[in-house]
Amino acid sequence: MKIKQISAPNMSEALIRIKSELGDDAIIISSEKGEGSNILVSVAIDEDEEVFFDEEDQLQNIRTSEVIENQHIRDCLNYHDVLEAVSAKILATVRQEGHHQKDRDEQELLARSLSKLYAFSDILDMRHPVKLFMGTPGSGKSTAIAKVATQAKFNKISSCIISTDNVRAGANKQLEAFAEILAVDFYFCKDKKTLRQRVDDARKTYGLVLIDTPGINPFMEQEVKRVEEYVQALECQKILTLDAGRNTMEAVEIGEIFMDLGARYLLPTRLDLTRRIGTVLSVAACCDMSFYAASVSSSIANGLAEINSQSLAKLILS
Ligand SMILES: Nc1nc2c(ncn2[C@@H]2O[C@H](COP(=O)(O)OP(=O)(O)O)[C@@H](O)[C@H]2O)c(=O)[nH]1
Ligand SMILES: [Mg+2]
Repeated sequence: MKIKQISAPNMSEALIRIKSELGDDAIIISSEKGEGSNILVSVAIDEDEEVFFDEEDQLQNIRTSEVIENQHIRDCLNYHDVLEAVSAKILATVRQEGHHQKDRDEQELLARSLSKLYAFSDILDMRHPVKLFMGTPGSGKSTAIAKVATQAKFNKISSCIISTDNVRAGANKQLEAFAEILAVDFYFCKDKKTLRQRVDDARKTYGLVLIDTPGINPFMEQEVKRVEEYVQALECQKILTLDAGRNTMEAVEIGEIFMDLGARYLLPTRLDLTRRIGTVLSVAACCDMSFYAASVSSSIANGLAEINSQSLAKLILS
């Protein structure tokens, strides 16, 4: 078995290159940060296979046993439809962690490995009082905002909700109704200038400022610009809400566009309707996003669920 390293600007392009240059049988064994903003993906190929590539390409030998260790975790990651490059990264960390510490509890080992690979954030993190939620239409932005406002209330933290969503008819009405039930102040801002002023004022009055944005089709430039305008106007924590049941590769492509818009936190939604969490694990890894929290119910009263390395390991292995 030999290894070839491919450098690409993002995971989608790396996968396209791997498929076209090395074919379907290539096994991705790791991915890491490369030069500049590129990622460097290592791919294992069968020695007998005739593959042509530049002489400058880096080749090195790898023990086959290293690729087939931890078979059960590998099978579980496959079941969850984790992107191959991400799965390889998780397995490489599991191998490393397994060498350091010889505990035989698979869930503990996986949890420890995930804690090395992923970052996790506190829902009510007050270091980021201004939280902006973005995503595709129906991805659960407004529901998530109402849930955060509810959790803030339970914790005696004052909050307000600002909507910038003037696209979908009735979108504001629904969020305004939530705000009224929760007795949380609600504002609407129609452009970036009024949004910036409103946020500056709100920061003086409220512990948390929660901003809803119009749901956009990330593949349409015009729609992306609509949210970009608000994002650029503010210093804030940018959170992507993403339906956990989406196709993995599609979700990674969507995630990459929102990453370019500044999203650094991931809030998976509809986890109650999903059995496989590969989409969530793949997007967080490929798009360098911290887990914010998870939405596991349409009911506002249920709040958001905390995501941590233990809960992820349990979900992967169960
Ligand atoms: N089952 C389930 N439904 C959800 C969840 N989050 C949101 N929803 C539902 O999905 C629909 C769209 O949510 P909404 O918050 O309006 O999405 P937005 O367009 O991004 O603001 C609504 O019917 C919500 O009740 C969730 O975690 N689980
Ligand atoms: Mg909405």
